[in-house]
Amino acid sequence: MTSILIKGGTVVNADRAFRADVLTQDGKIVAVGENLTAPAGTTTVDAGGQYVMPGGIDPHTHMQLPFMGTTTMDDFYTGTAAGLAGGNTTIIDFVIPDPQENILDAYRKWRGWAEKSASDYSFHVAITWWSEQVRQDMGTLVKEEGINSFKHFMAYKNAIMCDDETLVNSFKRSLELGAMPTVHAENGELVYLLQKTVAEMGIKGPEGHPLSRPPMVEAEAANRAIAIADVLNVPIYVVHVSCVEAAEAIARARARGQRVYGEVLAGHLVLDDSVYRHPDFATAAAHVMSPPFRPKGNSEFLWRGLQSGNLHTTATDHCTFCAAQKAAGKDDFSKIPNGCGGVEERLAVIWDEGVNTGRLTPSEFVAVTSANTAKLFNIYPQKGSVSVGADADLVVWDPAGTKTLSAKTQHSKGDFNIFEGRTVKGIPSHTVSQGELVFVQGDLRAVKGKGRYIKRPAFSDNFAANKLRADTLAPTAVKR
Ligand code: URQ
Ligand code: ZN
Ligand code: ZN
Repeated sequence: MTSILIKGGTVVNADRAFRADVLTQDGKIVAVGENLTAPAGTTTVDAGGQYVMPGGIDPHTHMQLPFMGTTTMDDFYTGTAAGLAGGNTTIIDFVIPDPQENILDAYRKWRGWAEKSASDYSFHVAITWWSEQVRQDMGTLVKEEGINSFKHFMAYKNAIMCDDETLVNSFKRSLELGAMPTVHAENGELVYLLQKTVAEMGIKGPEGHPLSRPPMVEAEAANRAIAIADVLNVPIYVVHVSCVEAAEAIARARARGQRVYGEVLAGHLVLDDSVYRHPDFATAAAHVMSPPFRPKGNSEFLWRGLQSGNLHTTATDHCTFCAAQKAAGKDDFSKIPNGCGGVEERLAVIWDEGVNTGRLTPSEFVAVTSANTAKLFNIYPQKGSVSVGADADLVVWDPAGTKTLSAKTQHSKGDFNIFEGRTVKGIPSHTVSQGELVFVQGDLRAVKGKGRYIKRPAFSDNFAANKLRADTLAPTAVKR
């Protein structure tokens, strides 16, 4: 029986911060209160002057992803281990079937890959094509496998992009099943045309990447997905919102009472598009991800979205490619594998840029790095809360600790760090995962295969209540 007593800290949940000790036993939190005592053999952690928070939940990672002709550098072990070193204790990754691939086969394939995970994990399943079989298999995934969210890539034409027919059918099916549809909101047809146009202008380098994906390309898709969801009366979650235009689309819809939720990447909160004009190809290419980092001013709007509650979660879209892989696009930026890292750095970057600047309170930090994701994907309070009965996934946070982020010291297998050289104040001193100390003062003790697959139940068992708007607004036909 493993028990840990975390003494002398300030517990921070999304609703409040308070002085309390935390006792864990066999992977669960068993007591939260002042002056706790512990059974013999308990490991004690001195959390004096530190915060005790729910472990981070990253709702957007791609470990071991086959993409654009290669596979990401981090697999499910190295990626989740890196997360643990940064206080992240759960990831929600993605099953991304090829078009025409049976989605249950794809799900089982990804489940096999993820067995090596060092921390708990779950999956969104991407719907990249449509058929009656896909429709049926979505039901199996929800009812038998604990999937409650389906992803839709509106970009990546000729690869995993889905058209409106798939969006409409899959959103409607999600409603029937009580599942959350999510979208990568970029108009893939516009991207395809703009990539060719920019290349014809003779721009082949990474500086062409943001030119082919201007904010309105994201805003069009965000507005379209939100409109489809509105007509179908289904909630919707927009991943990696990167620009004012898309964030405003969400805020407008929410002001009208629509259930729209937005996710922001740590990278989009602190970086801007100047990275694409770096003279070194490898440095500029290392920042190629979609949607791209945006001109200054967009980040501040995203921070305000988090402050106002119009944006809800933070993530990383951890999808690491090394310099040799990025060099595939040496002469054609559209061939640079899209993706950046961040799963280890997210919490420290958001604490430093968010809490230390006064943008976020510690409780708001917990909300946007853990609790809101747990609530939106229906694993709260098992995850995302320091409370009795919750999983013992915790991070002991030293607000005075400092660290300079660098590829030289990161645990990711990537060879670049988009936060390179950034010195942060506020870092994890201890990470507890499933009631075990897995990170202690810089010493990572991640165990391959220790992570568990986390099932996420459907949001509503009253499917009959999940009706299309047409049913609710015009219940009877006019007799003529
Ligand atoms: O689009 C995504 O979320 C995946 C393919 C990661 N790459 C990226 O550029 N965001
Ligand atoms: Zn995406
Ligand atoms: Zn992604």
